[in-house]
Amino acid sequence: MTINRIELVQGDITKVKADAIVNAANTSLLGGGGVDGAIHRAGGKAILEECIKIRNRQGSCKTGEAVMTTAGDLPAKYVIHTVGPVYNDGKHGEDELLTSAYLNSLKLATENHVTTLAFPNISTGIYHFPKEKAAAIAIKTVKDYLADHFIVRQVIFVCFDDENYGIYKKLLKY
Ligand code: AR6
Repeated sequence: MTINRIELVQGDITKVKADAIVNAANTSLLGGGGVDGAIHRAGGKAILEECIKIRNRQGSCKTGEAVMTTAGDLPAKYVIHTVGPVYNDGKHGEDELLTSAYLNSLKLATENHVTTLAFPNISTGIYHFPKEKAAAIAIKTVKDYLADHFIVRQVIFVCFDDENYGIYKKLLKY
């Protein structure tokens, strides 16, 4: 059952021992604040070095797309860097772009035989996506994907702040 394949935890994603953790990056792939800053700080320079190689190969990472690197010193094996949308007024394709960020991360995980994947609450910090709406999109996208894909066995939603954790608890009936 799909629901058993979704786990909810509150905490710091850099400490999570999943096959891959997802980073809420920006199009530059060169790091930033929030969870992106935490991942680069804790994972060490190997992550940035691979991000630079990817940039040299393909240019920036567009909003809604995803790329993968080593996880450096982190307990995870890989980091999937995706770029969520900056929330403007909800009329600039924000919902679709957030869906794409989750979906392209899941697809990249599948292509690389990732069995356990941890997501932060993409776009809900510096990018100001309304948290409740973002959680509904994240949960629906993941549930729909898991229903007919089986390489990714488990998805862990890692909520950092109390507000997101409360919203996920409610929506997942955890
Ligand atoms: N572990 C898990 N979640 C975290 C952590 C952590 N260590 N730290 C923060 N969060 P944000 P965005 C949560 O701002 O909104 C960066 O500068 C946080 O509570 O990290 O997608 C990038 O470079 C929030 O719920 O990402 C981009 O420029 C969630 O992570 C920009 O921020 C996302 O908040 C991306 O903005």
